Amino acid sequence: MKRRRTTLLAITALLAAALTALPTGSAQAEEVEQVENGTFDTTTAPWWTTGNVTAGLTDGRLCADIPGGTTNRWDAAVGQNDITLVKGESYRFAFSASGTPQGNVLRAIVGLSAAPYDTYFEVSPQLNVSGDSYSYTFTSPVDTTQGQVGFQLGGNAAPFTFCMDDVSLLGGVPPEVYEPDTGPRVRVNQVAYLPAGPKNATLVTDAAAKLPWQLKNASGAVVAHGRTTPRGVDASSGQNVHSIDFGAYRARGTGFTLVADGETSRPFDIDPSAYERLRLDSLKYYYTQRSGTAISDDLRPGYGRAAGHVDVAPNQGDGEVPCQPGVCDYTLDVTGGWYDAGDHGKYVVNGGISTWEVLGTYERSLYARTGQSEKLGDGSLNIPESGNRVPDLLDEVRWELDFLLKMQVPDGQPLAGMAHHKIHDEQWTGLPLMPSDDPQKRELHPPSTAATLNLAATAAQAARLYRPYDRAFAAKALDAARTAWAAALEHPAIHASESDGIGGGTYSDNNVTDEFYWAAAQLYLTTGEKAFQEYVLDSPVHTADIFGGLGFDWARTAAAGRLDLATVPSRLPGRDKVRQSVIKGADRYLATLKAHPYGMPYAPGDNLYDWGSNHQILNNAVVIATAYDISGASKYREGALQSMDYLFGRNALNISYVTGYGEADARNQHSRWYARQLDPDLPNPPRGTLAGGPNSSIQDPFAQSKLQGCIGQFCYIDDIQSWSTNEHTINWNAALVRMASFVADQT
Ligand code: 9MR
Repeated sequence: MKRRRTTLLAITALLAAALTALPTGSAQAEEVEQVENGTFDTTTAPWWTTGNVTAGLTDGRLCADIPGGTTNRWDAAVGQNDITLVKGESYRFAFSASGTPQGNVLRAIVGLSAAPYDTYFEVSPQLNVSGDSYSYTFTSPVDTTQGQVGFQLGGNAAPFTFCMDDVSLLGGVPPEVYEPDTGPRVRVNQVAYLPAGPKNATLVTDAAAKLPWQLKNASGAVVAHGRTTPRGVDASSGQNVHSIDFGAYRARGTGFTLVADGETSRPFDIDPSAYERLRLDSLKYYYTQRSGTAISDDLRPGYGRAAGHVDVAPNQGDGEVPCQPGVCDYTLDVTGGWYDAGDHGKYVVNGGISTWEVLGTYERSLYARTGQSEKLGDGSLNIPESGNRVPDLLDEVRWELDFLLKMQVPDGQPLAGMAHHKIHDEQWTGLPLMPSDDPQKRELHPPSTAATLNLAATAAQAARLYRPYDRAFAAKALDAARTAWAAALEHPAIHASESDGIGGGTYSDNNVTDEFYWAAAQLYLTTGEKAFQEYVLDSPVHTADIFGGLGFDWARTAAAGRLDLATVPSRLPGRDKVRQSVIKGADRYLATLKAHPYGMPYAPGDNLYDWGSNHQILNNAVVIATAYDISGASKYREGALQSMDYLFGRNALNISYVTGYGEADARNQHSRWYARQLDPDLPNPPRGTLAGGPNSSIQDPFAQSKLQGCIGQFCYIDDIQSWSTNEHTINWNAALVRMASFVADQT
């Protein structure tokens, strides 16, 4: 088939550049085709294939027989090398492709043809028999003459026929201008405000002076009105905004809207019930993340799936996992646990903070003035263990704890008592891929001090919380925690490598003074022993100012010690000062929230939104909420409640970042098994799944192709390919669990 006329493309590009008035548009170089013979009119040269693929010409297309049963996408491929790429230049990568029979997955890449085979752009569409045309724009991150355009077709179960045509890599195109659909300019919490809680919204407008607003009920009657407060240009979005406070209105109802400047907001409720649902949905998320067990479709309609990473082909199983070559000469049974995120990896470091925060939600319910532990009790989560008289939250976390304990280096081995940092696939896999279909070899990565302390901290915390229900497990956990603590003291600086990021994330962290503090705090709270008390009191972290702008996360864990020392009963000398330090931290977050026209406790330095910013906002809210638990002062309760509005739609993108909540919600989170965007037979993530959120560094090529130059809140896209802005993870949902439970308790 003949290539579409390039003049048409050039005209479209020119039009686009003119319409969007790109500042750099005038400097665009001429558009130049980088692919040779993408139209297959008379030959398939110079395209190559892997040895197991035979390609030929069929009706002016390249068609190839692809074998089934290979492991990796690149095990069967067609490609072209010697492609020149220029750093900073934008390319339009386009092709048409079909696959017969239906349903096989293609991984199309532009990358490096030589080691380390970096990928600069990739997409993984599912192929149709009738064929589809695909077109993407991305910007090259490098200068190279060794580029490659590759069509990877391995990893599919049965043989199939692949055809492609009109392959083009056009250089010098204008960078794509992506315009998100942000809906009405009145931004509200699309889910719900509490009747007896703060109610704030943000209006995007050019107006400088105050504007009238109206609150309307479901039948359109005006039930409250007032005037906006102009706030100037908001740094986190670059927008001129006003804020609206309608907190004086306290009647319950559904289907309210807020009207201002000729715009009507998305509808919302004034009702607490959504938070009672969210308390459970955010926790139910963990059952469907379980590895090593079948997920019951009866318990989670639409989400049933076969057990992942057990000894059933093509899985290699997590029952006898070896180390990476040269790391150890034993194998471990590391079945179970939760998958970390949208990948199939299991990481002790991130598993630790997730476990702490979910268990902390339970522990808070025991001690906080508004805590309602019965809401997390047996039967609350509809999991296989429901009905065993153990609170369901504890049953769910036990699934992860048992895995964390299995990651400990056994007695008699070098580094006994330490914990392996992580276990995951040898190579990254494509999307979609059910856990039970992952053919990759699984490997244990070297033990690290950080992982060992994550184990010590969470096993110690578990020892006190599970004691009323399972004394033997509590004793085992405490024993493991003590062993881990001793091993970490003996090996205080074994850090995971920053470059060990093939097949799984690195989670590397070279500063573990905070992990030592966290583990000592948990061991102290459980045992009351002098040695741990002394370690806590002597640690520089104990008195350090730890509540900074970014907030706590898997790498910055001091708060996981400090918040518990402030709230879990103990005889710690100076405990009042610890409580005061939390209040001081909360005051700072509250000041940030008050100054922020979008009303959130997050304003990172240089407006650089971090990876998983949504959970950092939640974690800052946790500090504010804890200040309320400590002091009972209503300003902290109000601040914690108001922080939720941002996540549910009071934001520059007018999106709710929690699946199934709000009129316009995130639902295409990066995941190998909730991959509905790639395969209509698969589900979206379950209700109550949090998306990572704006990330200024936009590490993934898809986000780079859409969001180059984005400002703060705009560095997000609800697309499954955007793993750096739109993944879901067990640690991010843990922050949602903790805040959802706090809010539900305020009703
Ligand atoms: O959330 C993590 C981020 O803070 C790190 O910088 C990054 C690199 O280690 O990893 C992120 O976590 C990912 C992990 O490595 C692998 N599973 C998915 C996680 C979320 O993207």
